[in-house]
Amino acid sequence: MPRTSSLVAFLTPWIPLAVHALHNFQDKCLSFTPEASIYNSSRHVLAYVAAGTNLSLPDNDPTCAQASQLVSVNICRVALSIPTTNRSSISFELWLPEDWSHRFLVTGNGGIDGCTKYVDLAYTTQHGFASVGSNNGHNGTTAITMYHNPDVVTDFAWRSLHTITVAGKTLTNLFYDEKYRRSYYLGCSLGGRQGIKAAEMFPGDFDGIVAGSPALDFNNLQSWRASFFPITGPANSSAFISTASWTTLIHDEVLSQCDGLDGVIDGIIEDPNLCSFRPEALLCDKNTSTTCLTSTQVEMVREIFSPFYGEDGDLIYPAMQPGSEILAAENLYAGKPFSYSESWFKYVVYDPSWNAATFNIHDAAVAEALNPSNIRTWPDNLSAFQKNGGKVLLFHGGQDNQITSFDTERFYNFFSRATQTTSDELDNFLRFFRVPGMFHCNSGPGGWVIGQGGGASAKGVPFESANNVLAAVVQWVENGTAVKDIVGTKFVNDSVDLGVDFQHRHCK
Ligand SMILES: *[C@@H]1O[C@H](CO)[C@@H](O)[C@H](O)[C@H]1NC(C)=O
Ligand SMILES: *[C@@H]1O[C@H](CO)[C@@H](O)[C@H](O)[C@H]1NC(C)=O
Ligand SMILES: *[C@@H]1O[C@H](CO)[C@@H](O)[C@H](O)[C@H]1NC(C)=O
Ligand SMILES: *[C@@H]1O[C@H](CO)[C@@H](O)[C@H](O)[C@H]1NC(C)=O
Ligand SMILES: *[C@@H]1O[C@H](CO)[C@@H](O)[C@H](O)[C@H]1NC(C)=O
Ligand SMILES: *[C@@H]1O[C@H](CO)[C@@H](O)[C@H](O)[C@H]1NC(C)=O
Ligand SMILES: *[C@@H]1O[C@H](CO)[C@@H](O)[C@H](O)[C@H]1NC(C)=O
Ligand SMILES: *[C@@H]1O[C@H](CO)[C@@H](O)[C@H](O)[C@H]1NC(C)=O
Ligand SMILES: *[C@@H]1O[C@H](CO)[C@@H](O)[C@H](O)[C@H]1NC(C)=O
Ligand SMILES: [Ca+2]
Repeated sequence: MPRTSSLVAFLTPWIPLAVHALHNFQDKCLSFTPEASIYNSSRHVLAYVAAGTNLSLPDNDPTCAQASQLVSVNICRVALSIPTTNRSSISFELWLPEDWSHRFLVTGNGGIDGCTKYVDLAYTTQHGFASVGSNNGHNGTTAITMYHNPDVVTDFAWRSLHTITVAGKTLTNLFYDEKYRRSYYLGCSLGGRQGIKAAEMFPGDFDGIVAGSPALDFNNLQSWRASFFPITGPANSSAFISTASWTTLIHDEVLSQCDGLDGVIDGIIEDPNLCSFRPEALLCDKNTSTTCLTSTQVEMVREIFSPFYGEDGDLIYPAMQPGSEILAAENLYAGKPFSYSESWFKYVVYDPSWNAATFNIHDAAVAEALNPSNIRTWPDNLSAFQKNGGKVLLFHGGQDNQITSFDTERFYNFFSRATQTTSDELDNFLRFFRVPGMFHCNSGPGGWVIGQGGGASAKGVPFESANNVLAAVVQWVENGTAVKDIVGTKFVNDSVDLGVDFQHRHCK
């Protein structure tokens, strides 16, 4: 039967080939021995994860609030424990996509946490990066394990990120049996700080860095955040300003004074520098009312929107920018200690008996003088990174509720003065984009979806330099073409499925 045999002859080489390709990657994954190449490491997970898997993360600390992650491409998942010293170790994750772009990427952390950013691992592997993440040397959202253990603080300050970068590069090259071509970093908040710290300390680690809403000047940032609780007092105190007053009364007044300064009434304060908010406009008249503030409360609001000065009269941290009230009311002005600052003072600066209600500018001086493991992160020189051809894309939301965007402006200007570099010259390796109407790292009334990380909106914008900060830094590094602006997208009710509401161009 010549017809059948030729059909069989035609088909046999094809069907097994497709199956073989799949098995090849899966087999390659399962026969990998990553722990053999990383000094003193031990294997926690080695697994092939097929596209579409809803990966369960039973070991992720419950306070990290992420028990699962949807994985949209085939990957080989490696999880190791890597000791950094005899009393600290890192939980390391490396996700190796089957469809690899020859790019390597490291993800950062947030807050004061030890939470691996699985959303960013999923987001970046989806775009072909071999991606690394970690718990930054401890688990969960407090600093408890840093108490009396400076090794954990060192991991948190810089060593974890550098360790996982070195280990990740080694393993990526081994796994694919080819050297990665370029190395990238993506992080926001604490993660933004980690990126700048890496550029300062390990200028060869990354070719391109995306640093969002960075927690720069870290000691002073913790002090600034700690300063609000003594101002607001506890939630049951008589003068306490309720969340409702912040989110409606005060926020509405901020908008009525400042939204229109940019010519458009849209809930977005285009340039918060132009908004010099006058809370006295809300002062109650002689007849008390619920839609106004007492003199004491007005003074509180004025203090919250003022720069924070220290014992010597020098600036500790710039003022909170107006426009951030809705979310800031839920954390910084909630009438309780701000958890990250409280944890930092209790377990790193002082001891667990410390009372956040007593915070004052002397505590700020103590924290800044301690500067454990030089966590500060306020570089006045990144010349080694720049000489390597490294590029940094900085961004910060203009209505940030956790780290005032005025601080990143302050850093940009400081760095320009310290290095005697004009903005035009800085543009060759460091560009800063303000994202009006963005809260902390994401969300807000503005066009805030800019490809800054994983999460619900990540799939909404194409991976193109015009509207994605990661794609923009890749193009800058690989093609030498830097973007002048980033188009940010706002989806209807922040839901990609409901379609695009509007897009705004964010300038450097
Ligand atoms: C993944 O699984 C978890 C729990 O099993 C579930 O809550 C979550 O909705 C699932 N995610 C997706 C995208 O299906
Ligand atoms: C690495 O392992 C060796 C041998 O087991 C041990 O002596 C050494 O202390 C370990 N180093 C670290 C950093 O854990
Ligand atoms: C850990 O290593 C340090 C030196 O790096 C040493 O002084 C200390 O005794 C070691 N501790 C333990 C428990 O082995
Ligand atoms: C963090 O959690 C993982 C998973 O439970 C555990 O293996 C690891 O030892 C923990 N790390 C630290 C520093 O406690
Ligand atoms: C407020 O609450 C704290 C404890 O939460 C309590 O110690 C204090 O007495 C309360 N103050 C007032 C004025 O009710
Ligand atoms: C206070 O209320 C009274 C009675 O409604 C009114 O006559 C008076 O004008 C009010 N005072 C001020 C300062 O608004
Ligand atoms: C920056 O650092 C480099 C090398 O570390 C040094 O050569 C240079 O002088 C420094 N620049 C300034 C302005 O201090
Ligand atoms: C770089 O430029 C080439 C040629 O224009 C283009 O094919 C490639 O996609 C670009 N790569 C990036 C990362 O933009
Ligand atoms: C968006 O949210 C608002 C307020 O919750 C709601 O009224 C509106 O119907 C939503 N729009 C759509 C298209 O779902
Ligand atoms: Ca406006």
